[in-house]
Order: sequence, then C-alpha cells, then structure tokens
Amino acid sequence: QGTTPATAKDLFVVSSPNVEYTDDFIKTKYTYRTTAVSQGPNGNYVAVPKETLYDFKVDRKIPKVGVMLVGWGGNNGSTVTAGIIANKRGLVWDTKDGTQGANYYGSVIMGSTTKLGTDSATGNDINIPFHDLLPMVHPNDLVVGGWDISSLDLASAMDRACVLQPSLKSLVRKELATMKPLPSIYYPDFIAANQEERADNLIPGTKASNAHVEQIRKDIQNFKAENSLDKVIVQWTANTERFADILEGVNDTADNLLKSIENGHDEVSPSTVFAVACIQEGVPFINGSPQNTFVPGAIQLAERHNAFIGGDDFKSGQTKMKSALVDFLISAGIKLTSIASYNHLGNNDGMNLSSQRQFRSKEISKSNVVDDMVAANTVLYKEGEHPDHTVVIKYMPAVGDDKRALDEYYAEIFLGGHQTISIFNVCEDSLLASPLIIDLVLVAEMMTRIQWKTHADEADKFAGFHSVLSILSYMLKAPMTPTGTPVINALAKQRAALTNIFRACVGLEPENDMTLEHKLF
Ligand code: NAI
Ligand code: DG6
Repeated sequence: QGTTPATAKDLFVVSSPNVEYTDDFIKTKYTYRTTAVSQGPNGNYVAVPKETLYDFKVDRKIPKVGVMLVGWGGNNGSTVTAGIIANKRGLVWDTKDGTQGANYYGSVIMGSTTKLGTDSATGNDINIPFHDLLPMVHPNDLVVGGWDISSLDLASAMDRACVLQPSLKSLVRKELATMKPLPSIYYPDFIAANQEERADNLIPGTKASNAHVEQIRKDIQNFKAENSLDKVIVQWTANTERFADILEGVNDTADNLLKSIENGHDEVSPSTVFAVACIQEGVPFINGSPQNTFVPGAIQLAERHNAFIGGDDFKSGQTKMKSALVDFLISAGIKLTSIASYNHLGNNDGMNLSSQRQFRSKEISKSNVVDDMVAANTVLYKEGEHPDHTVVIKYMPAVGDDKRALDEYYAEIFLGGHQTISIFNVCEDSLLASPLIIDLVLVAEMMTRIQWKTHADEADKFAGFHSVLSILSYMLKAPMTPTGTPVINALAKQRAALTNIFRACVGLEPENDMTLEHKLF
C-alpha cells in the first residue's frame, strides 16, 4: 500500500489500506453497498443490505486528446473552439460592462467543486474542484478538429454564429481562420431542406456506404497522426436529423446495419454512419442531438467492439432547469399536473427545427425528461398517471442564439390548492452547450482509463465500463443507458452518480449529507 501520490500534481491522496498508488495506476478495493428488496408473501417488502466488492484501476497517465466535432462550423462548434483558445491563451477582452476574462463557467467538471470530506480539525467541509477528483485531461490541452458540410473556416463560422463579442472574436480570429472543417457526408432527407444552401463541403454520395465509413475512419486516423494524439473523441453537434425508422433486417442488428450501409439503404442516417465509423475505429462517439443515431444495430456493434457511445441531446438550459425543478416539486410531495414548455430561438438550429420531422426528434427528447421522477412517486401518481406535458419550439430569427424558454409548471398542493410557477429563461444556447461538449469529452476520456473487476474474477482480468456510457447523463436530455437498465433524468441523482463513481475509483465512500458528526454530541 502506498500512501503518497506519485506526482505532486495530485491535490489529495487517499490514505487507506484499500487504496494503492503506483506510478501508473490508482488501485482501489471498493465495497459497493446497496439494498436488495424483495416482496414477502404478505405484500410487504424485505430490504436486505448488500455488499459487492470491486477492484478499480485508474490509469494516471494523462493522454494527449483530440476532439473531432461533426458540425464543427456550427454555432456550438465555433463557440467551443473559440472558448478553448480563449482559455488556453488566458485572454481578456473589453465588453460594455468592463473587461471579461476567459473561463469555463457552465462546465460541471471545470466550474464546480465537490466535497472531499470534513476537516478533521474544524469539522468544516473541504471542497475541491471536481476536475481534481481524478487525473483528468485539462480542456486547454484539447486539440480540436472536425467535419462540416459547410466549407466556412472557423473564423467565418464564428461570425455567422453571432454568438461571441466582437472584441473576443478579434483576439481569436487569426487562429480560427486557419481551421477548416473536413468535408462531410450529407444525406438531404435527414436534415431540413432549409440547410441545403450551406452544404458545399461534401464527401461524394448521398446515401450510406462503406466508402463513407472508411473516409471518416481515415480522417480520424490522419487527425490523430498529424497532431500526435494518444486518443480521439468524436461528438455529433451537427444539425438535428429526423428519426430513422427501425426496420427489421435493416438496422435492428449489428450485422444488418453493416449490410445496410454496404447496400446504401435509405434509412441509415449520417450520424449513424459516423457512429459506426467511430465504433470500428475504437473511438468514443457522443451524440449531442436528439435523433436516434444509436439504432439497435449500432448499440450492438458498440458492445461487440467494446467501444464507448453516449447520448442523446445536450441538456443545456430549459431541460436542465426542468430536471432540477420537477425533481424538487415531486420530492417535496407536490403533485405536478402539467408542464407547458415553449421556446423560440433564431439560430440555425432553430431554422432546422422549423421543419416538422426534425422538430419531432427534439420534441421526443424534450418530452420524456420527467418520467422517472413521476414513476418513482407512487403516493402522488397512480400507475400510468402522468402530468400533461407540451413542448413547443418556434423559429424567431430576431433573437438569434439567445433562445427564450417559457415554462409554466402547474401543481396541486394541500387540500386542492394550486401552485403555478412561471419561468422566463433566456438561454444563450451555444454558450450553455459549449461547456457541456467539454464535459462530455473529459468524462468520456476519463472512462477510457478506468477498469474494474469483482473480487471473484481472475487475478488481473479487468474490464472497462459498459459500452453505453450512462455516466454522461448529467449533460444529456435523453440519456442512453445499457439496454434494459433504468433511465435517470433527475439532475441531482445524475450528478451524484458521476461524483460517487469518481469517488469510488479512488476508494472514497459516496458523498453523503448526514453530517452526523454535527448532530450527535
Ligand atoms: P448549428 O446549426 O449552428 O450547427 C450545426 C452544424 O452542423 C452546421 O454548421 C451544419 O452545417 C453542420 N452539419 C449538418 N449536417 C452535417 C453533417 N452530416 N456532417 C457534418 N456537419 C453537418 O447548430 P448548433 O446550435 O451548433 O447545434 C448543434 C446541434 O446541437 C443541434 O442538433 C442542436 O439541436 C443540438 N443541441 C444544441 C443545444 C444548444 O444549447 N446549443 C442543446 C442541445 C442540443
Ligand atoms: C430549441 O429547443 C432548440 C434546441 O436545440 C435547444 O436549444 C436545445 O435542445 C437545448 O434545450 P434545453 O431544453 O436543454 O434548453
């Protein structure tokens, strides 16, 4: 057992017989405590405390990581790229309110802290930056690249996006002007017809093909080699596509999907082709848009390759608020009876979503976000009962990227009374989404360096986490989970899962707020 960190960079060391630090790894023996419940003959529950012993192994070597964005020239793509450059260079720029420095606000990894423990001298909480919980990549060190069907360089794309202050733009313009998206695949049936005008940077062919998969794989390999990268993570931040029909024999199994790509089947979307290329290349692929990129065949293929996938749809403003507020209401015993969610926005995403089939993808992902909280409260809701929930999105060019989200929450309180909560939320869309793109990269990358085994397993037979990275749920509206496992939408639970899995990897107990030390004396 080693009790000193191998590098001075570690903010803390865990001193425990269950934790060992070597130059290469943090090795932990961890007891996972849960409660197993069964129903007795009288219908009552029997709850049994359960312990499972796991070994975790965290690779301490921080790799050089590249992120490739599909839709790099869009509002999110150009904003996150400019933001990383601004942070890397420590830029400060003028605004009408004074000077503004670069930061990573809105990133849970870079902008939030987490409780490490309690000061043994004072009894006060010791909080540390979330980023320091495990040996994570710093976003300033990310190399950014990617694809776009629009040929604009990133400086021109940043102008087109109308997101950043002119003073900041002038500081990053020169560097962004050297960045040009790689040509991409464009199957017009999947995104709105109003996007056609910008599609001037294309890999030939308008249907899925092996050639497309191969080209994307080659692009990833080249990017990795040109930038001397250890790892690449790919994220879809391109336009929202329509849903693909799930068809027997077409995309229902891995083999059928591969055959459909080979045969150029109409129902294979560009995002699925990207996913397949990444899976085959062993590169994590995250879907930041709502469409069903991960058709059953894609999920099966990822599992077959032990490749990481995550999705769907960045949870940036309105939905993040919803997944916190609804959790609060229902946990407070207040019976939410309806949610009316309107938003209007004027960016290119809004224009794409003004088309019915693309709107439908977004409507689905925005609509299911309270299901688990409702289902969990059998006091307030009968089986199958659900609050009314309406989602409306309108394209309003004048407001640009500054999306307006108006929500009314209507709830039943004590003795038939009602509580109405009305929220007007101005969500600067790309400035909220960009830190999520960074978090998704940092967490997905970290997960590639964590391995586990149970104590019963053979001596060194460690494995990675499941291909479907549900640990990314906090950042996503419609979190994907391994088939047959529950979806958690409640924001606090999602954050707790992220925090406590990271804590487990360094042998720390889950964060708890009992503070018995302040209550029992
Ligand atoms: P955008 O429309 O500005 O950017 C999308 C980019 O994708 C465009 O530059 C377009 O040319 C490119 N593109 C379209 N099809 C492509 C393909 N097959 N290959 C490569 N590039 C392609 O949109 P924005 O605002 O950047 O959002 C991107 C996606 O993220 C949208 O699907 C949006 O719904 C989703 N999203 C955005 C959130 C936000 O807060 N900004 C939050 C949640 C999801
Ligand atoms: C309008 O809803 C456009 C969408 O792309 C959203 O801006 C995006 O999905 C973010 O949604 P939310 O609900 O997380 O603010």
